[in-house]
Amino acid sequence: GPERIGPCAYVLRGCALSCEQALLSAVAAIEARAPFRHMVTPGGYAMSAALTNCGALGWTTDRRGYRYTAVDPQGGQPWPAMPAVFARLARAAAAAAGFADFEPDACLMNRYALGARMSLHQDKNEQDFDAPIVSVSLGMSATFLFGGLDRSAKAMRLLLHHGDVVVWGGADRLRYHGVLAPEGAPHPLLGDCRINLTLRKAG
Ligand code: MD5
Ligand code: FE
Repeated sequence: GPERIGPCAYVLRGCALSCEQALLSAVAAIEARAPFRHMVTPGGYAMSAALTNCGALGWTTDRRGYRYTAVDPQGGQPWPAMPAVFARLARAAAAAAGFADFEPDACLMNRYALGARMSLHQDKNEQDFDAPIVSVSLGMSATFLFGGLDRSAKAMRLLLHHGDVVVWGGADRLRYHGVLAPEGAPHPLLGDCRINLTLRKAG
């Protein structure tokens, strides 16, 4: 069952394994239409993780700032639709963590090649901080850093593996967090990378 890692945060080990094939085919279909790309932060640095999105809204960044858009800035088409398997998994995981009726409208997909990481930050571009965030880890393992409400608080470390799902809500929704580069063996299905699906209610 869910393992509690914070006042309102839970890890569901292996929760995505029963639908891994469906998840991976959906990822392949999405990236065929909206390729993973390295976006630039307002500070002018290319992110080391490559990203794409599906769902009604997608998270993007450029020199002007972070925001959610209905259209992929690279190509001008709407983001690919949210696959039913993503929404179903997110809803079930949220419910298992005590968040009923989660309806994500955005799925940010981050791909971490060897050496790619995400430094400590808060997720605060969403309209509604009451909705939880569900994250699905696929491919290689990585250490997740789970900090406090201010940047200086000491971060807890959690090794996440293929198929693990994490749910954050309530008091944990605005905690600083980050992820270290992929570690361990290449994954039999995904090779030398980790892909994270982050499902949110953004609008
Ligand atoms: C990842 N992505 O592994 C993570 C998973 C991002 C991002 O952080 O912003 O794309 S989502 C982790 C997360 C989300 C919301 C709250 C907290 C963690 N938290 O309070 O620790 O690519
Ligand atoms: Fe984040």
